[in-house]
Amino acid sequence: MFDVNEIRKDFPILAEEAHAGVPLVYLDSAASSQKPTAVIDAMNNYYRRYNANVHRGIHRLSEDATNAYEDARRRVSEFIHSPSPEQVILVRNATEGMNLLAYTWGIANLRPGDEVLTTEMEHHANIVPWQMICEMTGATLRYVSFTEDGLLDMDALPDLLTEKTKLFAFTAASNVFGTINPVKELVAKAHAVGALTAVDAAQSVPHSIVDVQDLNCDFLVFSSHKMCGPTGMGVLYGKRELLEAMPPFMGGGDMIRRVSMEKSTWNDLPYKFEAGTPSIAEGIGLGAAVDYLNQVGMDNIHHHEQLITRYALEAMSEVPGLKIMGPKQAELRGGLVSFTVDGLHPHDIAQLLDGDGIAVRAGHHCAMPLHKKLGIGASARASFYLHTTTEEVDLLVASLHRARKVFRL
Ligand code: 7TS
Repeated sequence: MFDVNEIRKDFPILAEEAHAGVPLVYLDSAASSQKPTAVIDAMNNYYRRYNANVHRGIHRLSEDATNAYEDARRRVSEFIHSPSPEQVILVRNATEGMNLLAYTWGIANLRPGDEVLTTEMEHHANIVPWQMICEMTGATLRYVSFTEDGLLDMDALPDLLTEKTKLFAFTAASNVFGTINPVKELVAKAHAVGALTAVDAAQSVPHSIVDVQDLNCDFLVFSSHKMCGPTGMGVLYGKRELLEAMPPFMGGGDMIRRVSMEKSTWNDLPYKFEAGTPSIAEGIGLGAAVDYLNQVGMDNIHHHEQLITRYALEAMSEVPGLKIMGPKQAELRGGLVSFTVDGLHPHDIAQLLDGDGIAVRAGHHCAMPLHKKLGIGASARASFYLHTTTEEVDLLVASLHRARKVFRL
């Protein structure tokens, strides 16, 4: 049984006060999630009991560290239903995953006349690397727009997704609108014109079941720190034959088979893409986060977030002048609500909410093209996770009413 009050006990930080006498209401999980005790303990345990480098020592500590790190990779692989752990490249974050892809696959495969297609609802992590690589290779970057409701403009796709498209890189879930995109359908449409697909799953892997084989996507990236795991760890998944054909990203230790003074040959997957000592504690921490999420159940998490989002959409819409961005229907959205309030700057909103102990994000959320298209500079965003309660949403709404009074609205 899913009991949010029991879940909350797993997160020590939720017992903290935001300010003296003011409890913390953490509504910023989309930026970075809080960490359960199990994750904190797993990382502590590594440092206290078997800290050593991986993949090289034959002493006990190094063997234990290597086993724990590779075991974490196996659990991550199972979590996203990857056919094998070798297809799970451990990187620093979703951003690094997308850059790895751009600098290896992109440089090797893109030529003048080729097109990379992305969308206007992307995080900068899925725009800027493609701008950089298109500039280097002479390829052209194109964008799928969105509708008034913050849904991808599917009618525009046939004109944009053509035999010129070599890669369609899109987000599975928008970090501003909350929109959940039809990933499987988009992958099938891309494949129909011979394009590959790169899915930015930073906002979907933490919140729902993701099955890379069912989606049939070619590449997929996500970050550990948004899914109860530590910062400094992320994943690039890829289809084996594509990863095998790609040149390495960075050169150095671990990624080679042989090095002579003249040339080097490359290690097998996944190590070909993992130069240097990895983030060992962070990998082990991500493994523990996956265990924790599995134990709670991704279906339970998704269901709980849907309830909270539905509740929030209704409660927040009663605040005068508050405009909710993104799809009207909760079932088309993930667990976040971005909004503006007439007469209040989003930064003022965030600051006044902070006075009441409520953490939200304000700004462009690393999605400047999206905000520009809407003709606004910034928005405020409340984002939810498995530990969010309806009472916290009530506190948010009460605080928004107070914020309007402060500004005499
Ligand atoms: N893609 C999406 C959809 C994201 O929401 C984010 C981070 C990233 C990629 C990049 O993740 P990173 O871990 O590599 O930085 N999004 C946010 C956000 O919405 N607020 O802070 C970070």
